[in-house]
Amino acid sequence: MKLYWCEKSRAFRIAWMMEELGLPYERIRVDIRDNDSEPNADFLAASPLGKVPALVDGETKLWDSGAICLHLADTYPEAGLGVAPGDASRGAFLQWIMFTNAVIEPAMVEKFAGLEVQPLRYGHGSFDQMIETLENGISAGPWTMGERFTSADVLLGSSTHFLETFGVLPEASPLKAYAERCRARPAFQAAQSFDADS
Ligand SMILES: N[C@@H](CCC(=O)N[C@@H](CS)C(=O)NCC(=O)O)C(=O)O
Repeated sequence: MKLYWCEKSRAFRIAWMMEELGLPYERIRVDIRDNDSEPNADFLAASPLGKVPALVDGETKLWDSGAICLHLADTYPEAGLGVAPGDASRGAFLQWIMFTNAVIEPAMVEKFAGLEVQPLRYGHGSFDQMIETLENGISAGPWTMGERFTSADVLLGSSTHFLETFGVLPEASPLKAYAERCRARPAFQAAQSFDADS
């Protein structure tokens, strides 16, 4: 597998996911901050918008961290990072896989751009509703799907870590302990160390 990646970007999510998966992969750095560099044709074939992360897995090419996490969890079930179709909790798993890009990301735009709070108009509801829903989602814990860590935690854990880093998590939020559990995972730390080394 080839992972198109750049340090200090959303590609961290898939670097962490690959480390959790434990399968061999090649990490190819794309400097998204260098506007003068030649576009890499193989990268653009996997990621038409030119965004990282993107993954090439045999004949499969895809971008978007949510889609990549679902692809990897489904394609490599032996890693135990997914919930199989037919399992009663597959619905909850899919909903949480989508939550980062469908709800958390637009809610962060609302927060950081200071947009008017309009829960009925916005698909994500509001920033506060997003936080409350996420807190309820991890309340049984320790992970989103209960006792078992899954690729949904890679997405939600990365976002929670980011929200905390940017100082927008409420002080008493249980999400702080969740972020701490995520950061304690060796795979998170491995992805963080090559992020820092770049
Ligand atoms: N929804 C995408 C977002 C990816 C994304 O926004 N990547 C940014 C870096 S954090 C990027 O590659 N930006 C470079 C560009 O747009 O040229 C995902 O989750 O994978």
